[in-house]
Amino acid sequence: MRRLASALLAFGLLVALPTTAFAHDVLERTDPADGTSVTKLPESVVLTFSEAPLTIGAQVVVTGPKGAASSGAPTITGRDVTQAIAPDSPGGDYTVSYRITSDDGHPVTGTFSFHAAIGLDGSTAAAGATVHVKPVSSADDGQSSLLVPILLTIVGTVVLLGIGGFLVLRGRQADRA
Ligand SMILES: [Cu+2]
Repeated sequence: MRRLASALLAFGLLVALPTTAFAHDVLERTDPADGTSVTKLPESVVLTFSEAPLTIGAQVVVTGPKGAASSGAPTITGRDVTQAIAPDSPGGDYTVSYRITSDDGHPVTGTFSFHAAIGLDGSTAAAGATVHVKPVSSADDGQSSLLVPILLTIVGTVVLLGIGGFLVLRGRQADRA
């Protein structure tokens, strides 16, 4: 019985620890926000994640009316990933695709879009341009992938609590005997 308890305890620790210590870095917000219109195209876009992504392997691709509009590599400051936009970029529809390395080592990818009425080059968006609001893309990163670690953490915690209570009860019985 004691051996079974130790085995269960080890299993509980294995399941509970990694999932709580290393969670997926989820995109919390962007500037500009997905599906919004801004008057003037900003000089950079900012992606804020739930935790600080790793500095290696970050990619942010900004695409505008003239095609590629990123300027240089993205910079990571804490939870913020900032990507500069080329100064000759016109007004219009912009799409931002990102790929970062989560602090648990998993890649996190997605896309968001916004509309800028006036470009960094001073030009106004072509008539008839519309914002294409689309659901936040979920490459490997939907709610479902979050659910598994959460469930595992709950199971691990319940197992640990159960074993803790069992050991305490056994200890009391041993004291009485
Ligand atoms: Cu992950």
